[in-house]
Amino acid sequence: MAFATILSLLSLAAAVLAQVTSTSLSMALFDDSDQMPHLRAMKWNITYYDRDAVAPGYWFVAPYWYLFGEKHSNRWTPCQVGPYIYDQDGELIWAGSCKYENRNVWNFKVVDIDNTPHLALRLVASPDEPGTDGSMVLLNDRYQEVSRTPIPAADYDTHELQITSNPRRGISIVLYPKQLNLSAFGQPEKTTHIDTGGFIEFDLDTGHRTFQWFADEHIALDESFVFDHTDETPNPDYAHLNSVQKTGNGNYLLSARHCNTIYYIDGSTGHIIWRLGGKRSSFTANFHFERQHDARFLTANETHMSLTFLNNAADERAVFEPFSSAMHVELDLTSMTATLLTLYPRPDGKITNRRGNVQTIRTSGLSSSSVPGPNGTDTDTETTNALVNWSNDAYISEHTLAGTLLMEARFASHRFDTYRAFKFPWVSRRPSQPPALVAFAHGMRANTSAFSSLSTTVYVSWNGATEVRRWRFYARAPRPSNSTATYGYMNFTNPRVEIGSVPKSGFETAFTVPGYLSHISVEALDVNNRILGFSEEEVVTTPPYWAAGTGAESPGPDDPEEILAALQPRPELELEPEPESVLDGRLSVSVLLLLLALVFMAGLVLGRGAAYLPPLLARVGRVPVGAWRRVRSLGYLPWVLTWTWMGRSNEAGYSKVEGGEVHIVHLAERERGRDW
Ligand SMILES: *[C@@H]1O[C@H](CO)[C@@H](O)[C@H](O)[C@H]1NC(C)=O
Ligand SMILES: *[C@@H]1O[C@H](CO)[C@@H](O)[C@H](O)[C@H]1NC(C)=O
Ligand SMILES: *[C@@H]1O[C@H](CO)[C@@H](O)[C@H](O)[C@H]1NC(C)=O
Ligand SMILES: *[C@@H]1O[C@H](CO)[C@@H](O)[C@H](O)[C@H]1NC(C)=O
Ligand SMILES: *[C@@H]1O[C@H](CO)[C@@H](O)[C@H](O)[C@H]1NC(C)=O
Ligand SMILES: *[C@@H]1O[C@H](CO)[C@@H](O)[C@H](O)[C@H]1NC(C)=O
Ligand SMILES: *[C@@H]1O[C@H](CO)[C@@H](O)[C@H](O)[C@H]1NC(C)=O
Ligand SMILES: *[C@H]1O[C@H](CO)[C@@H](O)[C@H](O)[C@H]1NC(C)=O
Repeated sequence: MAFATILSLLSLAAAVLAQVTSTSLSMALFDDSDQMPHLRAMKWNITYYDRDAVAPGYWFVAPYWYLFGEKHSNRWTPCQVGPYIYDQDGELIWAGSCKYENRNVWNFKVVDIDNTPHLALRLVASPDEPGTDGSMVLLNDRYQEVSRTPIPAADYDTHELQITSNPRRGISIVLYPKQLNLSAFGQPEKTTHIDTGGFIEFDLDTGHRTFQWFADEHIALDESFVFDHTDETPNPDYAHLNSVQKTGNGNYLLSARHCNTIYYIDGSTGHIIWRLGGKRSSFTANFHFERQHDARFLTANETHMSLTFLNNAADERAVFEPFSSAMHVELDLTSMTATLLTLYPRPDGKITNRRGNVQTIRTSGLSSSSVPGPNGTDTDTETTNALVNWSNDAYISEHTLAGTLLMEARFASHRFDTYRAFKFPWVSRRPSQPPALVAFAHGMRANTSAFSSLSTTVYVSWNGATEVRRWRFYARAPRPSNSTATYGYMNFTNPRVEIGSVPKSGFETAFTVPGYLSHISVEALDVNNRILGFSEEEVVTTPPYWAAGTGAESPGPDDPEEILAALQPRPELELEPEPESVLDGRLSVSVLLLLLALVFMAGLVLGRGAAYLPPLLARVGRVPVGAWRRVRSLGYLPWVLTWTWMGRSNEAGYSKVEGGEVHIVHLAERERGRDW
C-alpha cells in the first residue's frame, strides 16, 4: 500500500500546489470536453476478506470537501468534487466532477425510471448563484440529462432524495424555520425558533408538490434529545430528519436523528403509526440506538417487518457506545416486540459521529433500487449483502446479511467525504461523449533506420463506458495536398491503417508504436469485438525540442503502412535469437569505453616513459615522442563519448512511457507537463 501513500502525498502536494499556482482560470476550467484534462479522481485503499462473496456492481459515491460548497475563486481547482462511479477494484468508471463544475452532489445512485436504469443525483446550486436551490438531475445510461427539476422548496435539505418511477416523484427532506411555543414544557407564553422541517413529495416533471409533512405537527419538542428548553437559545434542530423512504403501500419510514427514533407514517393522514426507539417507542426492543441514519425497510409481510439503519451511537457532542454499527432488526407487529437480527460493527471499531448509510444489495441478480418494504419488493435475505458507508474518508464496508465482513475500503486521500455510498449494477455501452484520445510523439529521427528512435504513444479513455474490452488503433498518413486546402499541408485522403489493438486496462489505456504517426483514431470494442464507439481523429502532439532549434530537425510523419510492415514479422522475430537490444547497445558501448580507457592508460604510461627514454623509443619503434603524447590525449575521449551517449538516450524519451506507477487518471496529462 506504499503506492496509496505516495498517492495521498501526491494529492497533498497537489493541494499545496493548487494554492500556490493561483492562475486566473475558474469556471472555464470545468470544460465538459471528452478529454477532461483537469480531472483528478480519488484513489481507494481496499481490503478484501472474501472477494468472491461480495455482490456484483459498481460503487456510486460523491466526494465533497466543503459541506456547503465553496465559492468559486480564481484559484486553480482540479475536478474532484461530484459524482463518481468506481468498479470494485477502485478503478474509475465515470467521473462527473468536470460536468458538474465541482459542485456538491448528494444521493448519487441508480434508480429505475419506467423500468430503465437511470442515474439520479441532487445537484446543489452553484455557489455563484445565491438564492437558488439546485436541482434534481436524472441521467440516462449515456450520461445525458433527461430531466433537471429545479428544487421546489426554499430550504431544501441535502439528506434525502428518493425517486419513484410510477408516478415519477421525488421525495426529499425540507427545512422550514418556525416559531413554536413551549406549552409542552408548561411555558405556553414562551416561544422558540425551530428549523427542523419535514419532508415533501413532488412531481419530477413539473416540480409541483404532491405531499408534505411537517415534523412540528407530529413530533413534540420533548421527544428530542438535544432540545433543552432551559437553554437561553435551545437547539433549533430539535428532530433532525435525515432519511425518508416511501413504501410500496404509500406510507413513509422516517428517521429523526435528534429523537433517536424511527417513525412509520401513514401516507394519507400523516399520522404516526408506530415509533421505534426514543422516548416513546411503540416496541419492546432488545437493542437500542442513538443518532441513527438511513432507516430502510428490507422485508415485510402482514405481521413482520425488517429494516436496516446505521446506529451512529454518537454525535458531534457525545459518544454513547464504544463503536458505531449498522443494524438489521425485525419488528413483530402482533406482539410489538423488536429484535436485533444482525449487528454489523464498524470494522475498525471507531465512531461515525454523523452521516453514513446502509444499503442492502443482492449478491445475485439485480440489486433493488426500487422500494422494498411493505407491499414492495421482498428481498431474498439469503443472497443479500449489506454495504455500509461509515462516512469518514468515504469509509465503506460490505458484509453478508448475516454479518460477516467481506470488504472495507476508503479513499486514499483524507480530504474528501461522501455522504452516502451505494452499489448497483450499471451498464453504459455508449456514453454520448466519444472516447477521448491524446497522443504524443517522442524521440529523434536516426539515420540508420527509418524510425528506430521514434515512437508514438496513444492514451485513450471513455468516461463512463462499462463494456469496452479492447481498443483498436488506426493511423492515417497525411499527404501533401496540391490543392489550396485550408488545413495547411495536411490532407486526409489517405486510408486509415489499423496499427494494433490492446485490451482495455483501467480507466486510461496507453499504447505505444514505433515511428512517428501524425494522425490517430481509436475504436472501442466489446467482449464480442463489436464496435461500441470511436474517437475523433487526433493530431499527434510533437515534442517541443523538435521545433526548439536545438539542432534536432523535425522529422516528418511516417507512413503507417510502413510501420505496420515493420511490425508484421514480429512473432517470428521473437523466436529468433535476441536481436540487439538496448542492453546490448549499452554493453557494447561499455566495452568500447573500457578499451578506450586502456588506450588512455597505455598512452599515459608510454607517453611518460617516452619522455624519459626518447632516444631508445625513437630507435626501437621509430615513433616520434610527439606521437605518444597524442596517444595519451586519446585518454580524454571516453569521457566525451559517455556524456554524448547519455545525452542521446535521454533525448529518445522512452522513460516517459515506461512504468504504470503514475496517477490513476491522466498519464496523458503528465506528458503535457501538468502532472503534480
Ligand atoms: C489501507 O487500509 C488498511 C486497512 O484498513 C490500512 O491498514 C492501511 O494503513 C491503509 N493504507 C493507507 C495508505 O491508507
Ligand atoms: C402553542 O402551540 C400549540 C400547538 O402549536 C397551539 O395549539 C397553542 O394554541 C399554542 N399556544 C399559544 C399560547 O400560542
Ligand atoms: C412473516 O415474516 C416472519 C418473519 O420474517 C415469518 O416468521 C412469518 O411466518 C411471515 N408470515 C407470513 C404470513 O408469511
Ligand atoms: C399490503 O396491501 C394490502 C392490500 O393491498 C393491505 O391489505 C395490507 O395491509 C398491506 N400490507 C402492509 C404490511 O401494509
Ligand atoms: C544523416 O546522414 C546524412 C548523410 O549521410 C547527413 O548529411 C545528415 O546530417 C544526417 N542526419 C542526421 C540527423 O544525423
Ligand atoms: C494534384 O496532383 C495530382 C497528381 O499527383 C493531379 O492529378 C491533380 O490534377 C493535382 N490537382 C491539382 C488541383 O493540381
Ligand atoms: C484533399 O484532397 C482532395 C483531392 O486530393 C480534395 O478534394 C480535398 O478537398 C482536399 N481536402 C482538404 C481538406 O484539403
Ligand atoms: C460515507 O459517508 C461519510 C460521511 O458523510 C463520507 O465521509 C464518506 O465519504 C462516505 N463514503 C462513501 C463511500 O460514500
